[in-house]
Amino acid sequence: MPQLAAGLSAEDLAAQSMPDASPGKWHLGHVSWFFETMILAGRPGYRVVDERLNAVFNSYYEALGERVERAERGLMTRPSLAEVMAYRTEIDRRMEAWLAEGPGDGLEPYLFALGLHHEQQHQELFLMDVLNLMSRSRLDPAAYEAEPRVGEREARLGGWVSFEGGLMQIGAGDDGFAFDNERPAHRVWLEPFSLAADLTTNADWIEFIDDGGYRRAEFWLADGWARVKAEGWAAPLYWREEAAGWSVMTLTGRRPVDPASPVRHVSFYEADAFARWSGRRLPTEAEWEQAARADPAAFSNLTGEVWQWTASAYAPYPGFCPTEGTAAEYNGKFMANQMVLRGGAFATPEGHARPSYRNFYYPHQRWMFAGVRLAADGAVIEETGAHDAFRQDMIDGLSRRVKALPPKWFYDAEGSRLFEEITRLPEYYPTRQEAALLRRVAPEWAGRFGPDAVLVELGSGASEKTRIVLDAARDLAAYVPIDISPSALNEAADRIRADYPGLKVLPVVGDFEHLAPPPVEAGQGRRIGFFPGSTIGNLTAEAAVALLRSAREVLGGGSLFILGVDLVKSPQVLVAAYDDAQGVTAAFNRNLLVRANRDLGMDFEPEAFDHVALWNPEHSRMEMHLRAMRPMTVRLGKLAFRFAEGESIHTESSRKFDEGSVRALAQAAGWRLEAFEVGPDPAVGLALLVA
Ligand code: SAH
Ligand code: AVI
Repeated sequence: MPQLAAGLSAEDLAAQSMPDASPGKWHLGHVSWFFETMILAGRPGYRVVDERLNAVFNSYYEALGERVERAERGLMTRPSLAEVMAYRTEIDRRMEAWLAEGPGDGLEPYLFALGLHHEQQHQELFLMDVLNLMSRSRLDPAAYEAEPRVGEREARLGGWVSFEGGLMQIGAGDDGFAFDNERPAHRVWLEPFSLAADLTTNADWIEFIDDGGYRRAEFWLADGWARVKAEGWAAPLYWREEAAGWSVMTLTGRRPVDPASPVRHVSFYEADAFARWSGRRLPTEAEWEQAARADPAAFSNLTGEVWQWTASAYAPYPGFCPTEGTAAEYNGKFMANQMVLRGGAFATPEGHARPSYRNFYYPHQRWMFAGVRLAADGAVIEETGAHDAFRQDMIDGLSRRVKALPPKWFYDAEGSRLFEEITRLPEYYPTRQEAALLRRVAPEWAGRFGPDAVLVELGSGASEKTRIVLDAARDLAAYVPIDISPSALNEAADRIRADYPGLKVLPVVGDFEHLAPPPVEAGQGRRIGFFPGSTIGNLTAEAAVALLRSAREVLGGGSLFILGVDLVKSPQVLVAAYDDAQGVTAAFNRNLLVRANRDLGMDFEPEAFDHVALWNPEHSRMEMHLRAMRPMTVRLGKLAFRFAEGESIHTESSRKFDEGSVRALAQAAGWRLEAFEVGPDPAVGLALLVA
């Protein structure tokens, strides 16, 4: 420990000594040195570019002789950046010649891939170290104007995902590149466990701080508590408490802590203490990998945000075999006293991480982009969250004299997939007819949007029709898709981002019957509501009015609203559309029971229910039911629900409209019907509403 200067607190000391970070130009030189040493130098008669650079750029390879100690790299005034770049250029030239000759056999192809992945690791380390360096300046300098990120953050999903456990396989197989520490693939036994769908946020962390998290020894491992006291930890690294609240140093300078963002820069000790305070625990690395392989769509930000601490010590897998030769020192010799992190960070290069990837750091280190995803033993039943609402609707719906369920529960990942299949059926005309009509009216209606408009879509699903509007309104500022189905929403948002690079895409997972204002990043432009597909017909008349009224309030004065409705037509055409020959709609209907079995632990026999589609002229609606073929009892926990033979659950109504009923609906909700366009048979309608 260096001597304490007068007046320096332990915290100041901790903030001053950063033996782990290296200057940017060291990373630049080291990754080229790696190619030279591991690959080029292996060829007979090879002459190194500069003998002296070995000691400068050797990171930790004992077999390669003397080196500058890591903590001293910060003193690297020479070689200059120009000399480092000249060295890189020369190594690139030699590697190109090597590639042109063709890599030899044996280990060379692997070492080349290792060199590339090694360089990617240093691209992230470079950002970690730059941030640390900037954090030392009293000026809080921004290293970048915008955060360098691999992709957008995924929307939160809420709740927990439960797994039954059992005998599983983890680790990398023989295909594709993996570091030696990910191999061999092997079996592990997992007890039932749950993993949080989302990462722990700054808001969660502030609660921990406010509850005395850093002052109460009962949450901490002994080694962690010793660190808290020795280094004066009171918040994650880079946080500072100011009069206006917490701020944090980032690659874009010092900023207010965003409560909704995943927490970063916490050590294993802090992650573990936070988990204990939460009444949860950290996942083991095997649990994390199993969850990421089995159901990636059930989680937000598995990669692309922060590395997630696990409770697993970094140890060799059974049968571990280090890479031959000098590269044996790459991973294996660090397998003591470190903990594994899984996932990937916003700064991890695209394609670098994989489900079997094992990152590792010492438990006290905090300068990495590391955060937390909680785990728990067994299944987690939360008081709030989607599963609870589903359970409540199930109990209410099956307790009624005429059993019924809200159709929004159709849309788990499989339900959303089945719906997309429905839209391609010959009998299901609404999607095709509406898309064609939209292509006709979109250019004129988009002409009224004005600059920087924000398109807010309700029940956006695959966001396919959206493209027609986006193509007609190229100057939109932002697109806010809202959907209850996280998988459909996030996958659609990624596709739209890829195809409309200038557009801000801000997905919101949620129930459109509880509309929130668009995120602030959307800006102040005019709001354009977009509610296609006749999904409004799936709501009761009262709920439809309530939804349009709340949309008017949330979107504000001056807003427009494009509403798609299916129109009344012959019952034969309607019934065929909801009872197709291939049975896709029947599968969509029964999937509700499959979902209830999975998410609520119920014991429906989906095949013991008939799919029924009928036209109800009195209420001008198509109805879908699931009719019990025989008497049966279905259980939800301790509750039992009895079905008589032929008794059904009413699972969906699809109301069919005409211009008059749409006008009445719009007016009841405070909108004016500005235009109503009808397409050719089988006809659907599009309404343009003005606030
Ligand atoms: N707009 C698309 C998809 C229609 S399917 C189209 O016209 O083809 C209906 C969509 O609404 C699904 O993606 C479903 O997940 C979503 N949805 C249904 N009920 C919802 C609710 N209460 N809140 C938010 N989304 C809902
Ligand atoms: C999403 N919604 C408008 C569809 C409809 O037509 O009511 C859902 C659907 N149900 C059966 N087929 C499609």
